[in-house]
Amino acid sequence: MILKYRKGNPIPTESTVLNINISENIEFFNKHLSNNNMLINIDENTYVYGLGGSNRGINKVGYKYTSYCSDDPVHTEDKVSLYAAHNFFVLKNEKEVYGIFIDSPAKITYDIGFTDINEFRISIETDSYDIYYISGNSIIEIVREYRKLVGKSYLAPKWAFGYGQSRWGYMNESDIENVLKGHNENGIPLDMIYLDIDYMKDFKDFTINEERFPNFSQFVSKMKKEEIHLIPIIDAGVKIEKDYDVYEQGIENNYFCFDKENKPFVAAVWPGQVHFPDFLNKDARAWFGNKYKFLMDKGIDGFWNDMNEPAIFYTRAGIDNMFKTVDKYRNKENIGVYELWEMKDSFMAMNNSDKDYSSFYHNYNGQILNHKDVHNLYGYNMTRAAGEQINLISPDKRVLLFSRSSFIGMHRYGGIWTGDNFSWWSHILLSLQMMPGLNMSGFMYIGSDIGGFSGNTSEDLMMRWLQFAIFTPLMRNHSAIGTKDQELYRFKNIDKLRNIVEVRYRLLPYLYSEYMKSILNDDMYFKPLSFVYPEDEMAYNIEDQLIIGDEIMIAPVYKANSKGRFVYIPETMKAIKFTSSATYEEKIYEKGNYFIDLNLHEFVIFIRQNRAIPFSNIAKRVENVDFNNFEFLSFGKSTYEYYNDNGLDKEISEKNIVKYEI
Ligand code: MIG
Repeated sequence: MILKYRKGNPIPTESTVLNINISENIEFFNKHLSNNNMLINIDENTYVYGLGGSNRGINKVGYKYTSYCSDDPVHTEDKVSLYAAHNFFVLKNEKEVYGIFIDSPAKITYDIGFTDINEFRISIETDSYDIYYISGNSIIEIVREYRKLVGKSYLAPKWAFGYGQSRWGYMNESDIENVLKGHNENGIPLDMIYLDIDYMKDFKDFTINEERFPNFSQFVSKMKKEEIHLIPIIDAGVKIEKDYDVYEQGIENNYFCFDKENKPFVAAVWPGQVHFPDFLNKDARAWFGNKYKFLMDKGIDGFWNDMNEPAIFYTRAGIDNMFKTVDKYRNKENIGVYELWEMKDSFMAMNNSDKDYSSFYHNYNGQILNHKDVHNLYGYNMTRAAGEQINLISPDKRVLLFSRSSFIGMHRYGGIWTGDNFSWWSHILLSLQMMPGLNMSGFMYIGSDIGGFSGNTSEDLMMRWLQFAIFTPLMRNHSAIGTKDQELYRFKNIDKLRNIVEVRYRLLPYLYSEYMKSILNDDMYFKPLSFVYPEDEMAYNIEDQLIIGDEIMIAPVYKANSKGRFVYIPETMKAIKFTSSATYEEKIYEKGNYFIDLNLHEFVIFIRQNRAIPFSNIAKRVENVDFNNFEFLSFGKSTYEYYNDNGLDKEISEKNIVKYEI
């Protein structure tokens, strides 16, 4: 059951697809809500799950999180905001379980037993918002109710479940060809190569640098013949440059965000000075979205949207403030420590500043809104702009689309990657812990930069990271310019790395089937153990293992120098330990705690009793995976409901499920 509470006159987010009447029954809200603050008493038996793309663990208790889409590339434990604003969580204590979805673009802070260990305080920085209270018998049931409210998740094409190689710094055709060659020569499966900002001319959206890619269409089709999809990046900012068509059209039609003098707002990002398309303006959205056609006409069938918080490197106001501060002390002989810091701060404050965010405006259905009040809707609506138009440009075939910034509602248009992580062991765990929360919110095509984006990776880190990432729908190796090369063929034990990716391809019929079913049934692809074993007290402690679908448990190694790890087995399960892509060892474990030996190249999945999963051939492209004939990895007499289709149809239907008896 869903209760909807409304205060004031909220800015519509279009996050939901069901029209729910405002409820008369507001007992819950009377009890917990006053002055835009919610207070819920919590104790050590309270668990809070969700908040999508936020920091820290699976159970969110013990820290605070602010929904405010932020381009912050250093995901340390102390960060309260990352790229996403997903205001849905489920709370469970000894007496009750319920879900809360706050539908508002405002800044919202969830202080969950951080300031006061017995208080969960939510502060909503606006006077107008909708809150949904969702009840149900279990967490999974509540998630399903909520997912019906916000609508079906985006369907990625089947080929996008292949392995992708990306790196900021691939400059030209020959860089891309070398990546393909490196994978082909070493037999490493590959389906996608990503193009970062350097394929564009001067970082201008919907342009090609013709010195680097002299005949782009031809190059795209050459890659297609090798069954490789090129996936270009699109940035939010549009370069200010006379005669650049996107700029000129934006100006002509008032499609850009504007300042208080009604002039297009100027910020600087990669292209230098830019304007931001007003993605809250329907017409601007249709216009910008239709620009993707420029690349689709050249054979492109996938995109990643970046810098859409929107990230701002600086504005004139920020620069002026910095100079003013520096000038204050320019001639001072003895500069004090605080003065030095003030100068330093004036430099740091130029990035993504709240001041800048409050100095531009949107035209939202005729209403003029300050950006800071709708900040969290920006990346969402960029990807929505793309998604809406791509659906018209390609009515029959799915197109790959994912975004950095996001908000609930965007899950209907694209997936997300989790942004700029580091080559840190702790970021394997962070990625694992974020996955179920993202699924709860509705984001199903998800993944993190494998091997780490910033910093230098190492072979053992890459090996362990891959062993987890073969289970994430988006499986992409990506790294920043200037960091150590991390394509798999750069390392010593290429065979071992290849084996891991090959297991991914063997599991694709299963992983794809689970992905499609999770969307069809508003279910979760990744579940914490406590969602599946709610009666098992131990399950609530497990923050580093996940259930996939209904069949398997994963328990990746995410610590350096480990020849294995402790695993909690919540019921009798069969371990399948992969020693290569063609060989594995089986062993049955009773419920309990075990140390499982796993040499660096080995990893394990656990099959639940009376479950089976399809396991196909070793292939180098998704195209060559046999989705019709496969064996099963199974534990006991079992059935499996297998979802399969041609991977491109936009229709999702129960009819595509075949039941196997094993
Ligand atoms: O300011 O396009 O998160 O994946 O490689 C950095 C360059 C801009 C940030 C993205 C990252 C991408 C990078 N971008």
